[in-house]
Amino acid sequence: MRGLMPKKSAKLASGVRRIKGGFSGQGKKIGLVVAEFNEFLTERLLEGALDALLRHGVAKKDIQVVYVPGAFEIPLALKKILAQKKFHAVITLAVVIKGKTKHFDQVVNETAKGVRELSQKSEVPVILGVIPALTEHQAIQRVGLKSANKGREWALSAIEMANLLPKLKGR
Ligand code: INI
Repeated sequence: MRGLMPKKSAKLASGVRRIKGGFSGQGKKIGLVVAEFNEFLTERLLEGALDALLRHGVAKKDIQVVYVPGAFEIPLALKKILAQKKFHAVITLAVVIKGKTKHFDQVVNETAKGVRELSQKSEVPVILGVIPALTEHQAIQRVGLKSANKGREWALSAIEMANLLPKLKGR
């Protein structure tokens, strides 16, 4: 669980400089790229993510949502969004279901690869919010309400990374 540190490591880490991002979203500009494929699931992820962003202090005016047809289109849209240099972090949201596609591995792997490359190149944190699921049932379990909604978790990761990166600038 987030924020919990076993007693032993807490002892070992005392006196050691630890750098954490933290979860205040105030002043942070966050972009989201959402796949329309499996929309009934990706919209649930989006709801969870938006709720978590707002609860953690991100202003509505600082959030932008861009829709793409499917997960595979995420990297191209992401490239253009990152080129705008407007956001402290971007969250990508998609659900890819194995039962529905023969090129499941290709879609999942290419999307993840594109996201990783663009994030590293731009030095802007991009959260890989892609759910690869074997069945629709499995996917539904990950877009539930409250803690079972992965969108919430990814929103927190975005805020944490947006706060962390400025702290990692070289001297
Ligand atoms: N895209 C998804 O986001 N999820 C899926 O489950 C999916 N399936 O099943 O095929 C999917 N395919 C579309 C793909 O992302 C592209 O939009 C398409 O190949 C056109 O480039």
